[in-house]
Amino acid sequence: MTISAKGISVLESAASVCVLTGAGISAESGVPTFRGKEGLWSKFKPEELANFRAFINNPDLVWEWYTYRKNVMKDVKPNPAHLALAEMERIVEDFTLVTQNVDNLHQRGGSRNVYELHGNIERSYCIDCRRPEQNVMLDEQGKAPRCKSCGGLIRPDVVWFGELLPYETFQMGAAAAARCDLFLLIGTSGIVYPAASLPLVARDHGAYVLEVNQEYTDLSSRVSETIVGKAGVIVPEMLASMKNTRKRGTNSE
Ligand code: BJW
Ligand code: ZN
Repeated sequence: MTISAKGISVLESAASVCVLTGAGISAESGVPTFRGKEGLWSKFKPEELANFRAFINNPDLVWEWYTYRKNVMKDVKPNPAHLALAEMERIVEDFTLVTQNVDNLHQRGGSRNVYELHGNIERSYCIDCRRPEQNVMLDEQGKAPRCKSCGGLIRPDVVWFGELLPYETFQMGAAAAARCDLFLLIGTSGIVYPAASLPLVARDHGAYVLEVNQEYTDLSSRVSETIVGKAGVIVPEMLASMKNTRKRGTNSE
């Protein structure tokens, strides 16, 4: 599906752009999404594993899930959608990238300023003494990692259901959504809140909300335009429209 004439004109002229990405932007890199047929770990729904109670009840199982995902992420690379967003950051005057993803692919693709709403899978910390840990996984016996300092359980530094998002990060995202002319909603099912409220904040403040997804979502009826297609194809096309009217380096430090 192609971008409408109105969409192209907003892409060409927007001075303030806010982007929210979800798992779909990393799908073409080989990172499984959470939901749907090809969703992550089809034996469990994300709601069943991504919560603190599940972790306390069965830390070994939750760590098996994260260990599997960390291993997948070791072998993947940013795709053209990540690279295009990194370039947008350099050419748009006021550009904010907010992600629900924990996979580091935006940073690896060259984005400098990434607001991570749901944490980062590379970081972990002890639930008792809060000591941070890097690169921990299940041990050889399939047991959840323990703190070297106090013996407490280590958990991934991500946001589970029922937990608060990092306050300042969310506020920065909400402020960017409220002031932008163009909001790009890329590769998210839009069912997890409060992240899914950001495009609605943008819309309520008068922004043009452009969704990119390989299918229609719960948010599609509430956005200005949905482009059905793969992020790795559509986002570079959006960048090309933006470049029509801008020079590289406008927003470089
Ligand atoms: C492509 C593609 C391609 C594929 N190109 N597209 C208001 C209303 C109702 C409920 C709530 C509410 N406010 C809060 C809640 C509760 C809850 C919630 O939202 N529940 C819903 C499920 C109903 N939210 C929370 O609990 C949040 N905390 C909170 O609100 O705190 C306040 C509070 C405190 C105490 C009590 C109550 C409230 C926290 C949410 C944390 C979410 N965490 C996870 C796990 C992170 C760690 C990890 O990675 O393991 O975040 S769950 C999982 O879902 C992950 C994702 O970031 C998130 C969103 O998923 P995403 O990215 O959209 O992926 P998918 O798989 O769903 O969709 C992929 C999309 O890509 C699809 O649409 C495809 O079509 C598309 N696609 N290939 C383009 N090539
Ligand atoms: Zn500890």
